[in-house]
Amino acid sequence: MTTLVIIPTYNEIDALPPTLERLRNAEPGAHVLVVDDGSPDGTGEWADKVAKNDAHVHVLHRTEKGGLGPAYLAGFAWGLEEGYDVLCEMDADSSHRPEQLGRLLTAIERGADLAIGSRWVKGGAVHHWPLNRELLSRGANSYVNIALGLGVKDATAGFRAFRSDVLTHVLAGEAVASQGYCFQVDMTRRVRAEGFVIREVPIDFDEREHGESKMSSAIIREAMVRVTQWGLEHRLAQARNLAKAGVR
Ligand SMILES: Nc1nc2c(ncn2[C@@H]2O[C@H](COP(=O)(O)OP(=O)(O)OP(=O)(O)O)[C@@H](O)[C@H]2O)c(=O)[nH]1
Ligand SMILES: [Mg+2]
Repeated sequence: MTTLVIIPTYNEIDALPPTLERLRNAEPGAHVLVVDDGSPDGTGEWADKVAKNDAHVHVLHRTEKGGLGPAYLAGFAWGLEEGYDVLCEMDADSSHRPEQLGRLLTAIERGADLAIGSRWVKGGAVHHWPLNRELLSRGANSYVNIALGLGVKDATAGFRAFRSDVLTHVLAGEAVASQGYCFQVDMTRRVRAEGFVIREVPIDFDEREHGESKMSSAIIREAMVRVTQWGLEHRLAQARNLAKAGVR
């Protein structure tokens, strides 16, 4: 199984080095793609230097900060073109422990199409997170479940592994427009809608130690609007199906 771990970065000059080192030690066989959106702090140039000396590390440069979704889509396109079997998502700030990536890869080996590193299943945890962040994440996931009924406890999680063929299939549909963190919910609902197998595995989520969060009110607003819209579409489709069944 060839694996690519995609790490989107924007101004992560202090956070990326320890994350990358831990990842290379934990999963020496995996390749890494840093997708940098022209970070003014030089994250992209730093990654270039590492890539020069390490054939497992690659860098994709985008010119300006375009959001998490477009960065991942560019990374997926690169990884699919290169022919990796599994494409993973991971944050640069070590909030996702590189040492736990193996849990996701094991879930894929055991038949999952999408493995999600989950904070909110039994055995999962968050460490040193302020109460407001925990409430935001728990609240967002409750809302997603009420609106979309995905049956996934951590649909906003950004620590994931996808089987490449599943990703190809899902991305062939309607274009993914989500920019911020609702990108994760969007991908989850698409995988679910196609009937693929989603497994959540417990992980420990650590508060970032270096750099700054990119979470913003615009990102939260986008998520609220989109999830509500998808929810209405979902319920409408359910009602139509019920009506059809009634007619028969
Ligand atoms: N390329 C790119 N990466 C981004 C962008 N926005 C966020 N990221 C990266 O996406 C990952 C997650 O962003 P974070 O700021 O850590 O968001 P978060 O984990 O929800 O927030 P914190 O827990 O507060 O850190 C990090 O690796 C960021 O550098 C963007 O616009 N472009
Ligand atoms: Mg983070």
